[in-house]
Amino acid sequence: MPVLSGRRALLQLLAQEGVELLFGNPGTTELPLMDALAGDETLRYVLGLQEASVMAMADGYARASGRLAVVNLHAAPGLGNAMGMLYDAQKAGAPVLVTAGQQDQSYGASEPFLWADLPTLARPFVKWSGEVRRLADLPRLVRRAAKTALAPPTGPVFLSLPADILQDEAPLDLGAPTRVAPRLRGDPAAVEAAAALLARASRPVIIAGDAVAHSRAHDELAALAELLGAPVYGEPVASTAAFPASHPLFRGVLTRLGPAIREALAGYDLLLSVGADLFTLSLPSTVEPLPDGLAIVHLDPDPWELGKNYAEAVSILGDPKATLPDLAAAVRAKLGAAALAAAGARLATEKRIAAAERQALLAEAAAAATAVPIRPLALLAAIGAALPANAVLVEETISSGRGLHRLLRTDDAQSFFGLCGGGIGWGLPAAVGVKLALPDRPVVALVGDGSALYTIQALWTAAHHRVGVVFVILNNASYRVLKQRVTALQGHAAQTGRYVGMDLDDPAIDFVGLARSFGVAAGRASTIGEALELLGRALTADGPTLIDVTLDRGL
Ligand SMILES: Cc1ncc(C[n+]2csc(CCOP(=O)(O)OP(=O)(O)O)c2C)c(N)n1
Repeated sequence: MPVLSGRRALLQLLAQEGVELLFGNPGTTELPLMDALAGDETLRYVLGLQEASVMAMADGYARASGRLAVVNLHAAPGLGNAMGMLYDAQKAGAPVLVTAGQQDQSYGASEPFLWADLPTLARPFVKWSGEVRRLADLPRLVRRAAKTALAPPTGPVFLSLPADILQDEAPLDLGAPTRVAPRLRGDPAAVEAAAALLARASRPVIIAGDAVAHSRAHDELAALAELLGAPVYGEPVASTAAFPASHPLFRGVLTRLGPAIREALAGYDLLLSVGADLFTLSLPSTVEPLPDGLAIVHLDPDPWELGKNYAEAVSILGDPKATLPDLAAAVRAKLGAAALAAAGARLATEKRIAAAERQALLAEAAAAATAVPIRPLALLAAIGAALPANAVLVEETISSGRGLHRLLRTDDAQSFFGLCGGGIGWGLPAAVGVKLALPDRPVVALVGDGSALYTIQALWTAAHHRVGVVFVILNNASYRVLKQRVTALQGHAAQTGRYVGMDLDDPAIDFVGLARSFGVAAGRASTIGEALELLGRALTADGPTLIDVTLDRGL
């Protein structure tokens, strides 16, 4: 066995796990690792200037690449700064190995500077959390962490790295990576039972979730939807393009509001959830989102999601790509001539409904196309028409996103990444990570001005590492969504028009100046024409560009 230092062993282990980038922000406890990196050519260190940015960059990279992303943070305060974005990564199931430097164990008991019980701090937001207490265990724990992050359902893991472990040397057997094969094929009896219900349904509806994109099952789900003549909604709070946006059966993404979900699902007699979460809501309501009597068939790679909130007629644990063909074949075998004809008629009707909704949205956008200040819907339609087919969207539009999923083409499994955890500040840094994962595709981030300011220093990382993202700031100089929601309370704010802590305008924030100070090219747009001109230039630019779009502040 070769004698290795902990820090060299860590770098070798990560390289063997297929890791090429290390996202981090260093401090004293990480110095042994930073020193080892100075003598290493395999890992590229991507420096973020605050840990929230570092974490969201790794999240974006992990989601877009499907590979293990690795983060290195500084002790308890560094991990603390990253927690909001770790929460978002957990909600998105991003396979990220989060590491943090820990104080030397020889004096840990004395509670030194920056020390805390790091695994306990991280534990609620990760699949597994541990600390290396013996150098001999480093390979085992790194292997376990990588395997666990990537095993379905994927998600972040945490490993605390005491400085003495990184400094020490010992003969080490590094072992080898383990990968859990993800194509779990659903139980045949459950598939048959699900098919019997689907074949009998007279108005089935499908909700597609992230698992569809994760397992690259767009084609398989589209085939089943067409066979059934069933419309397809994206799950509330989309973090991926769960279904191809241009597909004629796509009806957009459900909202996080109970009454709106209930309205969308009214009239159907069977709900097929493929990896969809039922339901993440953002406001309490007395209105139950699930219409009375609507039976559920649910296919999901995560057993936790099956029957989480509602009794299900059939629950199938399985990978969508591996299981949907079995389900479609079983449905086909059960559809008699009359049911087949009914499904064909439904297909035509549902396509007409989806097309009419899309047309209405486009007409509404066209009617607002010349309005100044710019209306969000008109901006989204214009950007949708201008972007090349291979563009990738990173979305943190907050109150400006209505219609986005049908105005912008997000057709493949890597074409869209959205904030789904709700911890804002994710979009700018996530876009940097997405572009690092998909360097050959144009990456456009649509981010609210309020959200952008939580992690604005991610712009510097984009400039420093020459990551050519187009950052579009949806600038309404306010926390507009909070204004909308406090207005809905029908209290003082609604009566007086006074909004406490929700305006970002005194003084106005100069995003163009901010971007330039970080080394990012920037311009301001007050009309859709100006926005499109800046977008056109940004898409052909060498490095990152920020476009500050002045939006209508109306509620
Ligand atoms: C980390 C974090 N802090 C605060 C909030 C509460 N919050 C939700 S939306 C929002 C305002 C977002 O503003 P902006 O990005 O400008 O979008 P807009 O509402 O104007 O569309 C705030 C402060 C949050 N969700 N996450």
